[in-house]
Order: sequence, then structure tokens, then C-alpha cells
Amino acid sequence: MTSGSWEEFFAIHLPPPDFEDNRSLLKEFCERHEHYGNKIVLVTSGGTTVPLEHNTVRFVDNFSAGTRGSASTEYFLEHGYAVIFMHRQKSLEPFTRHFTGQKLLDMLDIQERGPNTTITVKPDSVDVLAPILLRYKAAHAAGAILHVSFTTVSEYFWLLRAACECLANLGPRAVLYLAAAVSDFYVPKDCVPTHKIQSESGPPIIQLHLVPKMLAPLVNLWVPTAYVVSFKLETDENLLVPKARAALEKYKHKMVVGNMLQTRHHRVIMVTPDATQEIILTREEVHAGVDIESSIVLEIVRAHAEHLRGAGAGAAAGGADWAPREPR
Ligand code: 9Z3
Repeated sequence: MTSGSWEEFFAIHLPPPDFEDNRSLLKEFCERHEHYGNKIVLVTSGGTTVPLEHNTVRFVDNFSAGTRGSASTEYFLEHGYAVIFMHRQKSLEPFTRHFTGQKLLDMLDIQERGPNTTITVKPDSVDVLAPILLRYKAAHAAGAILHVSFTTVSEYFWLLRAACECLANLGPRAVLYLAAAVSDFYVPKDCVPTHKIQSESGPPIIQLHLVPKMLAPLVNLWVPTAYVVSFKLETDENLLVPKARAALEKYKHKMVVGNMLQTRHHRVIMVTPDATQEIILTREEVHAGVDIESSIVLEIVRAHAEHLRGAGAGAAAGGADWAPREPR
């Protein structure tokens, strides 16, 4: 079955209720950073859902936890980029990702003395918490990060296009880092029942349709001079590089980062039109908690600097600190 066009998708699926608010936030963020000559990266993160009912009780989900996107955001900030962090609601976020589950509470002590209760950070946790807290505060004080969130695949596409429209003015200074796990299949709006599907009616037959490939209009129309990086996830190693190459040839963007489901946190393959580069963390690095995203982002920052030099866009290379140019 073929997919409908991307225009049709936007015609059928209305924008989400908070869309105009998000669009204003995106516009303000991009204009401010454009004014200061900063580079902006759009990081998409987490998986999309495909609702099976309008009043949604059930949905088809994509597995991503948001590790890749949230970790990468921290490294882009370190390299002086302003970041639009476009993530699945309730997936991992930069900085707080280090304290999921009970980790934060385990770092705290509590003393109850009569009416006075004092909460303190345990001395041995200060070394862990302090550098993360400092980076978090600095990024927020400088207005260097904007959070916008989606849940469904349709919300994702509306936000993606709006972000691209705002980023287009930055030309080659914009990077798109499309790490979100976006569903390839969906149920068109007209085929989605209003209410909860009832089991009394027997097993439901749900036909999924192909989602149109948004990378095509994104590269050709929405941000034609940006540095676009897409991600390719496979479970069969034999498909990984050929499919990454095929995507590059089809969409003519700059890079595909290939990864396997099982090894994605310690091995990736970065594919560009003229090179293939593998990044593998050693066992020691994995043990020491090294993020593979620090190496992925470093490579992209370098490649983007090259792209900027090619585009003649002047002061380009990564590593620049945004602090002196912020805020107005
Ligand atoms: C990825 O491949 C990401 O690296 C992961 C990260 C989703 C694997 P986690 O969030 O996982 O750290 O748990 N993202 C892209 C996945 C995707 O849907 N790609 C499409 C495809 O493979 C193309 S855009 O066909």
C-alpha cells in the first residue's frame, strides 16, 4: 500500500490544541538566537503514538526512551548551540535524565528537629549533582534551551513543520537531529472511532496506513540549507548500512546515524555521502558511564562547521560559547 502525500496528511489532521502557543515559543526562540548569530539545533526525541480511539484508551507506541535525544541535547549545549528539545511527553529530558527512579531521593538526607525540617544533599552526592545542576542553570539562564512536547505522530509532524518554518531563516546555521522514533504506520483520522473499542464487538480489525515520508519536504522545501541528520534504526545488521545509504541517496540530506536496537547505546555508524564511520564504546567506557552521544555530537559539530565553511556562513565552528551573546 502506498502512503498519501504529506500535504494530505496536514489537510486531514488538524493541529493540536496547544499548537499556536508552541509556534509562538518556537518563533521567539529562533528569532532571538538568529539575532545573536547563534547556531540552533532541533533535537527530536522519544517515540510517537498512534491512537486507536479519539478518546484514547489504546494506542500503538514506539519504544524509544529518549536517552539519545536528551543526552545529545546536553552535548550540543556544551558546544555552544541553542537547542529546541522536541520530545515525547514524559520521556527522558536533558539534565533530569540523570536522576530517574529513586536516584534523586537517594541523594538526599532529611533531619526532623521539632517543627524544623531540613533537607540536605548527602556530601558524596554533591560531586554528582553540582556539575549537572550548574550546566542546567546556565542553559536556562541563557535561554539556550526550549522544550516543546508531542505525544501522537500527528502532533509530532505539526511541531516538526512549525520548527522548520522558524529555523529556515537561520539557513545553514540550523542543524536538525532527528532522533525521535517516529511511527511508519498510522490510522487515518476518519478511520479512528470516537469511543473506546468494545470487546463485545469481537476482535477489532485495524488497518494501519503508511505515514508519508516527511524527510522529503523537510529537506527540499522547509529547511533546504540546514544540516540535516536523520537516524536509522534496524534489528537486522545486514540492513543497517544499505538502508542508511539508500535514505541519503533518496532524500539528499547530510548524514544518517545508523544504530541497532540491541546495541544502540554503545555502537553507531555515521554515514555521509562519502564516508562511513563507526563509533564504538569500549567495555570500560560503558562501565564508566560514558555517553556515546558525546562522540556523536562532536562529529556532527565538526561536520556542521565544515558545512558552514562550504556555505560561506562565516564564524562557524563548534565550541563557541553562547554566553557573551546572551541574552538581550
Ligand atoms: C533512532 O534510531 C534513535 O537512535 C533511537 C534512540 C530511537 C534508537 P533511545 O531513545 O533510542 O535512546 O531509547 N531514532 C530514529 C528511529 C527511526 O524511527 N528512524 C526511522 C527509520 O529507522 C527513519 S526517520 O526508518
